[in-house]
Amino acid sequence: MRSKIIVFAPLFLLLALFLFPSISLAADADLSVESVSFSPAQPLVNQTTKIIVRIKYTGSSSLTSNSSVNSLAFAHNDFQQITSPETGASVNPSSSNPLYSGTYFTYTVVGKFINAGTKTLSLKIDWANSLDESNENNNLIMPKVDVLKSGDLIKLPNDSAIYLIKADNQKHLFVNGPTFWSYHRGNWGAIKLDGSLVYIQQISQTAFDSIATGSNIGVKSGSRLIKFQNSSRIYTVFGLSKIKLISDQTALSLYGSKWKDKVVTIQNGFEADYIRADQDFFDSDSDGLSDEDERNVYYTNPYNNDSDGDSYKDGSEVFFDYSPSI
Ligand SMILES: [Ca+2]
Ligand SMILES: [Ca+2]
Ligand SMILES: [Ca+2]
Ligand SMILES: [Ca+2]
Repeated sequence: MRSKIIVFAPLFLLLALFLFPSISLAADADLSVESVSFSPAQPLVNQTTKIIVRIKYTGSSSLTSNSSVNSLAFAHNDFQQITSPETGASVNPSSSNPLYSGTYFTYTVVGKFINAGTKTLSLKIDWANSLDESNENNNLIMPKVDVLKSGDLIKLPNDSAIYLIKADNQKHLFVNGPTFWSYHRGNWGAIKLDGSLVYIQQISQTAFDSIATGSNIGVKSGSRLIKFQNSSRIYTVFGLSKIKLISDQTALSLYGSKWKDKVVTIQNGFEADYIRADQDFFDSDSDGLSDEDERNVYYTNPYNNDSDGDSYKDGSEVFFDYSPSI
């Protein structure tokens, strides 16, 4: 007897559904948040960013009003919403344009992050509760996003190349290790920039691809001599990747016998990153640092070859990673 009841129970249920469909299907409408994405995939500080929430509607009757689909609660202190025509639901249901069961739509929030770091957002559809739903607990999503800023270092998980995010919101490649270390101090386990520890953030391929690529980073001006792989000529670097030919004798007189230890070799493919500009190089006090770098990069005196008076010349201090000003 017992086994018969089990077998027939689903039949009774089907019969009940057939006879009283309005009872069993009442209040079955549901909006559910399925996922959230960012455009660009890797948000940067002060960059216009879209937060796109993907939502599904299910229910035995279609939605004929936009009051619930266009009611999304969003708040985060570090995200400033921008008034934009794109803000809102991608559908606008009405009696003549109903939203059918099983339909996906998106709700877009446009704005910008005003601070970097890890942010946890909170997004809730139908926050005003204008739709009576079968499940009120699947309306909220709380995505986590790492917002990057100018000055951040990034890399891909399976690639050693390191990029710097600059104020132009683009990623710029350090073409090799010695170029990277012309700006930084310490070692790979503890990288320092201007005395502070810096970290290289590993980001996903999708995030990486969403950041535009800018020009490659040249060796820090005044801090090294460079040569190209295909030639033995030696150059001094000044300004923004400008170079000037320098003789071995001049290198020896500026930096002493150890000058060869500080020559960075640039691979052939990156030769075009540098601009030959001998005529632009002015070094009024003959300390090896160009006037423009003394003014704009090192804040030393372009008319005094030993700005901090410690008996070491400005150019030599920069070349051997000491401070020319303290
Ligand atoms: Ca729901
Ligand atoms: Ca100088
Ligand atoms: Ca000087
Ligand atoms: Ca000095």
